[in-house]
Amino acid sequence: MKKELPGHIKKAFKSIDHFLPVVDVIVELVDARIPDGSRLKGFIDRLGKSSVIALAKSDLADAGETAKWINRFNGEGRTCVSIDCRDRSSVKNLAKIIMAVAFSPKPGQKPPARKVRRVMVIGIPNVGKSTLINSLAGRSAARAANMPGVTRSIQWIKLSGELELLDLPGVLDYGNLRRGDILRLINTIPGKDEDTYSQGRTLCDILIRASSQRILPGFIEAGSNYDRFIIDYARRMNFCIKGGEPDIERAATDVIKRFQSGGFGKVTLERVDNDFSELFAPVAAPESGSNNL
Ligand SMILES: Nc1nc2c(ncn2[C@@H]2O[C@H](COP(=O)(O)OP(=O)(O)OP(=O)(O)O)[C@@H](O)[C@H]2O)c(=O)[nH]1
Ligand SMILES: [Mg+2]
Repeated sequence: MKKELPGHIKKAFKSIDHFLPVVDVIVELVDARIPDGSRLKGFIDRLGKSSVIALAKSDLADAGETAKWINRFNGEGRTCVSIDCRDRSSVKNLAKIIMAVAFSPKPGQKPPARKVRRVMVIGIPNVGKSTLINSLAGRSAARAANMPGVTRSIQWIKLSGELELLDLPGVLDYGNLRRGDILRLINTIPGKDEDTYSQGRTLCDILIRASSQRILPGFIEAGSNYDRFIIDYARRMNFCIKGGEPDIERAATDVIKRFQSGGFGKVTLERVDNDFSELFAPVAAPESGSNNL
């Protein structure tokens, strides 16, 4: 049975439809660690507006890989830039690009009579939409925090120039999405606490695919064997349960949290030249009204 989308994601999709006629530019915000997998496949194109791809959290991704992704998107005729949404100077370049796109309409399209240009920021949950808007605005206009589902209300935020930005809740196209496990690793979808051990395994599998397993201290020494690595890691960190046994759940949680915060260095999980498709299971939409997303 197909599960319902959570209420605020449904509301976000409705708002996109509602505001689309008055929007001039769409900023498609993706995660630089999974540039293609965190896109809303086909959805943005169907909206028929000028759009810019911004690779958020590029401070957590491998710079060389980010450059390759930018080349790839440019090669597909897309305007693309990498940013750290938290950093005002990093988003300045994006602001310039938005202005240029907003004031040069697509061929055959009439520019709007109004002076102000309106921009919609669309992306998956927790990718940095509200943080980006705050950096562009130079003030804390939108609520931002490190968990999916923070933005619930929809608001226009005026920038000092001639731009207005719409902050929306994150959206996920559950029907097309086949990257649930990997999206849990970057905290787009909340992972269940009891699943951290298997999420840690997924992280290791994906790091091996990305040839980046060396970032995990002790992983190669453990013969690139996840179960051995986690036991060694728990021992090294002094994570013990009663009786002195290694606390492997705690170790797996620590590995995931450290990875998410960049504690193991800058890593791109999805490389331009790797096909990861068989690794990903479809994402089941959580129950409507769930507080988790
Ligand atoms: N390292 C890093 N962290 C970022 C970046 N952008 C946002 N964050 C962090 O990511 C978390 C989520 O940011 P939000 O701006 O709330 O994300 P959002 O897309 O608005 O999330 P929802 O409204 O829940 O969909 C916050 O802890 C931000 O500080 C970035 O470019 N780099
Ligand atoms: Mg938000």
